[in-house]
Parts: sequence; structure tokens; C-alpha cells
Amino acid sequence: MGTKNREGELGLVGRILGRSFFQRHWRHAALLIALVLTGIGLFAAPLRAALGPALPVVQAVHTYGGLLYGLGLVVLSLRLFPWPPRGARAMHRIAFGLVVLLVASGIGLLVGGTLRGISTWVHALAAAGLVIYIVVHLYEERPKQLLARLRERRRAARDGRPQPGLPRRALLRWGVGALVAIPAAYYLPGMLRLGLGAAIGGRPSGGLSEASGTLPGFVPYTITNGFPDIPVSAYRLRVEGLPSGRREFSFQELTAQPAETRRIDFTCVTGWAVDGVRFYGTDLQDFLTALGWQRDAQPWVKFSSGDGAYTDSLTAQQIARYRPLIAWRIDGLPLPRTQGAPVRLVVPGMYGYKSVKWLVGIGVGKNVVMGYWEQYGYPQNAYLGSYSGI
Ligand SMILES: Nc1nc2c(c(=O)[nH]1)N[C@H]1C(S)=C(S)[C@@H](COP(=O)(O)O)O[C@H]1N2
Ligand SMILES: [Mo]
Repeated sequence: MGTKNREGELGLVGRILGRSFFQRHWRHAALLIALVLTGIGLFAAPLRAALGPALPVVQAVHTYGGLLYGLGLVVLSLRLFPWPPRGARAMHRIAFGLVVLLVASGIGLLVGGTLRGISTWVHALAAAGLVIYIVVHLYEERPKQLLARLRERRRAARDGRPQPGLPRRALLRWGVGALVAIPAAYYLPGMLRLGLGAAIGGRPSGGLSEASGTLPGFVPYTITNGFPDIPVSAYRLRVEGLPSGRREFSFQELTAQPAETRRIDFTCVTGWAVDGVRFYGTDLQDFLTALGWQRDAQPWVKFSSGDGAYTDSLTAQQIARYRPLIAWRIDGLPLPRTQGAPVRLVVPGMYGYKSVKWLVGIGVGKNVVMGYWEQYGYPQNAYLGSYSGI
């Protein structure tokens, strides 16, 4: 199929999407770029924080925009099979393939369950590939052209002739290119690590990954600049608000408590998940109850981190239902520093952001204390599925 008759051959689909869908390449590009930018916004923790209450809107744009785009593309490619038309450059064919992978893995992320693992790394790798394609494609117009035009303008000004305009299209392209390239370049290594880590590393086979000190598959978040280094000998867990007053536990005292293993699917709202992780520690509800916690009079429990910034909270009902663990081992090993050493909270059945790392404080009380991510619009009740999507 040649390219010149495409518009006519589009028929109904063409009329729905706009007759000049292909000619008006920019309409198509703008949609794709909006998807990439919202995707970066969802992927990057500092951007998620900056988005605050706008986050669900960004999420909706990304999810539904992606689905619409994907459906449009499938309809078009069926109608015009093979699409892109024969003769299209290899680079565009590859980009088309990447978009198909993104849509398929995006649907996989929405479906979740066992599809989530593979969908996460396919989505991350295809997104990284597509971003590279977009940037290369936008910069195909060589700067030589612009430089020649600038020289021409200077000459015209000197000779008193009217100056030719700047190639606005090229400037626009470069502007858009920078808009995509700068955040993408910053987050590309993270995307690749997420994709390749899951593809190559798979599930941990009992050992910590040497390079990062983090279990394969996990993305070790921190809202501060680094990972606190809390030696076991200096560690203290402070429990406040109890009728019997404040209590303090050393690592030895804490790990002498009755302990058990919970096997959970650790899931982050950003899409990655590590299935079947074993955490070992003491049951939060039993621990607090033994200290005299009055559940009805003190229905809120607040957790704070040794990083000095991260907090979260749970209600007594949530604790009774999800049975969180105060954990010090993961998959049979001491917690790595990046993942909350020496002690973290683990809330099975809730998104990862409830699982406070470097846990140094627990406070019980009458009133709600909003956690770090909740202040930015994430649900307090973060049971899996409460935050649909990617
Ligand atoms: N102190 C602290 N705890 C934290 C976070 C953080 O940034 N700081 N990130 C949370 C989020 S969003 C997730 S998904 C998990 C990540 O756990 P991991 O580092 O073991 O992968 O930790 C949670 N606990
Ligand atoms: Mo997370």
C-alpha cells in the first residue's frame, strides 16, 4: 500500500480521527508526548510529590489516554494492515512495535495479578525505547539548517534587506524535544534498571544483589537524599502514647519478641511488584497490645522513620485486618540498608508506601496523623486496588 492514498482509504476511521490524521502528524505526536510526560510524572517519586492532588488527574490522563490511543492504533492498523505502510522507515516500524508493547503491558498493569510482574518490566523497557525514539525523531532536523538561516539573517540585516524568518517548525521541534529529553534523560537509567533488573534478575534466589545492596526486583525509595545508616547497636524503637508511658526497645529487646514470617506480594503504586517475599518480625497488634495499648481509646497509630522525614499511620481496624509486621529480616536475610535496616514496618495487602522503612517511632493516640504520601493525595486506606492503575 502506498502512502499517497492513505487518507482516502481511511474511510470512516479517518473521518472519526480527523481526515488528516497522518498529515497532521503533530496531533498524533502531541498525544504521544502527553502520554510520555504523564508517564514520567507517575514514575518519578519527586514529581509524584510535586503533583500532589493533581496526581489522580495525571494518572487518569495516562491510563485512559493510553487506552484510547492504543485502541485507535489497533483499529487503524487493522484497517490499513500492514501499518505503518510498507516502505515506512525501520525506525518508525520499531516505534510502532514499542507502542503496541506499551499498550499491551499497560492493559496488563491494569489487570494486575500475575500479569503485573512481566507487564511492569515490559512497560519500563518499551517506554525507555520509545522516549529514545521520540527524541531522535524530533532532532532529525539538523541544526545546520538553523545555523544557515541565522547567517542569512545576519547578512540581510547588514545589507538592509528584509530578514527571512526563523524556521519556526525546527525551533518548535527542539523545544518539544527538550521538554521530553530532559526529564527522560534524568529518569531513563531508573526505567532501564527497573526493566532490566526484573528481566535479568527475576526473583531473588536467596542472595542480595551485590551492586545495589537491594533485593532484585525492588526499587528502594527514599524521599530524603540517601539511605540512613543505623547501626544495630545504636538502634532504638520508641513507643509513645501508651497508658504506661513511653517505652524504648533496643534491637536485641525487639528481636527477642515472638516472631513470625509473612509471605507477601510487595506492590508499589507505581507499578512494580515483587511477589512472594518473606518478611520476618513481630506482629504489630500483639506487640502493642502486650504494652497495654487501648485500641478503642487510641484508634490511631503513627509510624516515623529514622530518616527524619517519612511517616505514615494506620487505624486500629486496619491493623486488625492486615496484621502488619515490625520486620527485621527479608527472605531469610537481615534487611539491607536501602530497604530499611535494621527494622521496618511491613503492611501486607497494602501498597508499599505504608511500609515505613528505618522504623524508629510508633505513637498511639486519639487523633489521625496524616502520613507523608497521604499529604500529597494518596489514600490513607491503601489496600491493594484502592489506587487503580500504574
Ligand atoms: N522511610 C521511608 N520509607 C518508605 C519509603 C521512603 O521513601 N522512605 N518509600 C515507601 C514506598 S513508596 C515503597 S514502594 C516502599 C519501597 O520499599 P523498598 O525500598 O524495600 O523497595 O517503601 C516505602 N517506605
Ligand atoms: Mo511506593
